[in-house]
Amino acid sequence: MKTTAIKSLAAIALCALAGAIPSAFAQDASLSVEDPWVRATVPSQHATGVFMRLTSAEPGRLVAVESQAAKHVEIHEMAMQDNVMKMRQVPGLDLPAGQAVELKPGGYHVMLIDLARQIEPGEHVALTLVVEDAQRRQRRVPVDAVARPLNAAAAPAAGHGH
Ligand SMILES: [Cu+2]
Repeated sequence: MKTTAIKSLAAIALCALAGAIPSAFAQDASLSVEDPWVRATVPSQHATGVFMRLTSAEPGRLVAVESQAAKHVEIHEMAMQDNVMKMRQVPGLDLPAGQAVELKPGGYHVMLIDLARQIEPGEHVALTLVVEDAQRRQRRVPVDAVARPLNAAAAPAAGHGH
């Protein structure tokens, strides 16, 4: 007696679905992502920050960020520790309903660590935000961050002359 395995149907169905996925420019209805940018790097630099303003229509939480631009992508915060500004990884970032959450230099940011290559001003870096709703359902929001020069919106160090 012969047995015949039919395995190809599932694969065919997946291919058909992949072709139907909308473009990366599709917007997420309940999360507004404003002004996403990444700080450009110099050749020897292995990490940089990504900044943006997030406003979620419903209570949510940013739980992860993904990007092909770096081996590791973390959510960081800057905080004073023993009178020194330090950054550290946080497990997620709460997004209260209707309230803008700023990721900016000196505050929360997305950290790209072990960059695949240098990021020059004007380049675009694709990221995917993984956002969880109150029911802990996850969805993925594509973001296109433009690279700005190294000194963009830096701390006003020039004003600290002696
Ligand atoms: Cu950082």
